[in-house]
Amino acid sequence: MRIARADVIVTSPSRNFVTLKITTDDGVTGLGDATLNGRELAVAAYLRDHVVPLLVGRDPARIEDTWQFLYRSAYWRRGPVTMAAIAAVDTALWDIKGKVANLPLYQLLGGACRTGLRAYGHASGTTVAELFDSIREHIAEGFTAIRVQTAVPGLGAVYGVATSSVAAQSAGERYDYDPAQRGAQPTLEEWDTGAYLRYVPTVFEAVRSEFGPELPLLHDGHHRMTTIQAARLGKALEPYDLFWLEDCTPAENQDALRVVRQHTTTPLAIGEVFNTVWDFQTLIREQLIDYVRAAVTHFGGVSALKKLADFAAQYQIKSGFHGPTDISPVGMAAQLHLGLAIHNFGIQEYMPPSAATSAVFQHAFTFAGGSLHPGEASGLGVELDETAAAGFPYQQAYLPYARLRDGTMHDW
Ligand code: EZ4
Ligand code: CO
Repeated sequence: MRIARADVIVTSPSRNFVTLKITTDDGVTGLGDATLNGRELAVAAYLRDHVVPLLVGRDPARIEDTWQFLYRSAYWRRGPVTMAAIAAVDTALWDIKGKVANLPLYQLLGGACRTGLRAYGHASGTTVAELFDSIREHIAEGFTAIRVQTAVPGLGAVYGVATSSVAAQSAGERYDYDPAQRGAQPTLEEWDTGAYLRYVPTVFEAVRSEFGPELPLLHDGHHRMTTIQAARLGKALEPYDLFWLEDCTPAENQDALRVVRQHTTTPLAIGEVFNTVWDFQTLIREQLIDYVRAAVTHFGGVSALKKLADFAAQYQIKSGFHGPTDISPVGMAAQLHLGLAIHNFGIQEYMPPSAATSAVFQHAFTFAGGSLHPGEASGLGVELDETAAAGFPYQQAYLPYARLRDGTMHDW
């Protein structure tokens, strides 16, 4: 069997997605997710111009060798564009291997270690009352673990807090939080870390007294603190027993987490912007974190993420794979198969795809009772409706950015 063709499909049902579809000369197809939020077309061009011509004629069964070939022959290693492109190829080849074997991908990865994957949902509010409503809605949807994000008094829109109108929500278009906004320019938010640090512990105190001690609570710092600020927040949140504090410091500075670790026992998670195992080398070896946040989509695919999980397992560090709406149902399906098969699964972030997204990407994976399952279809269990996809052309959309109150650019 040989790879006959590979096509890059860009579609925007509710947001932009980049998908690679590999077709063999036997007519078997495989899908891979190459979505890079706000830089989608760079990955599409990397694939179309530089990767697809290398794939045609190759043996689709040689997944690891193809990964190593794409990684090493480019000379320029790592980086989000390169690794999202390699991820799409790797995932599509695993999909093909599963379909050829007539087995769901998790069976090829060693079989199930559990009956389902505990998911956490994103609750947020501009007031504490709104936040409580959002937490209650998530509990009603079945979630048994909740990420808590809050606006900060005196600041306008805050990254991570839902802003969609009630009308948009009732039209079925509400993600509790989808930060990319359509338009040619990224929107500007105002930020004040001091105000954030003073306010957040009071919100967790309120949430704990309303919802009790047992509900697992998570919080995402979105890389917005200096080292000592993160240490202070971790310490201040200890009484509220967080499941994790995510991205407390800028991910580039690995030494920061050594200092944070010396000051707090709040569990730490990081890595949604990491691309390779090398980004985790120090953090895992020195046990500076508790959860790895990488995603199949940005980390070089199933093969690379499995190696990361196995490395982390030696230190009892668990998975917490990134699962926002910019991971397409293809990327999500791939990491659900992996999460089911690894011993050190921790938790899976999950934002249910919109109705339009689910119509374009028809997926076998399910969410029920707070738990995700990849399903029993062969391969990934996702089919792309290309006619539906063509009805949603690419639209520019960008993540917002922030400046400090005095207009200067922040240093995180
Ligand atoms: O900022 O998906 O934990 N989840 C997050 C996400 C990311 C966006 C980036 O594209 O932090 O909201
Ligand atoms: Co995050």
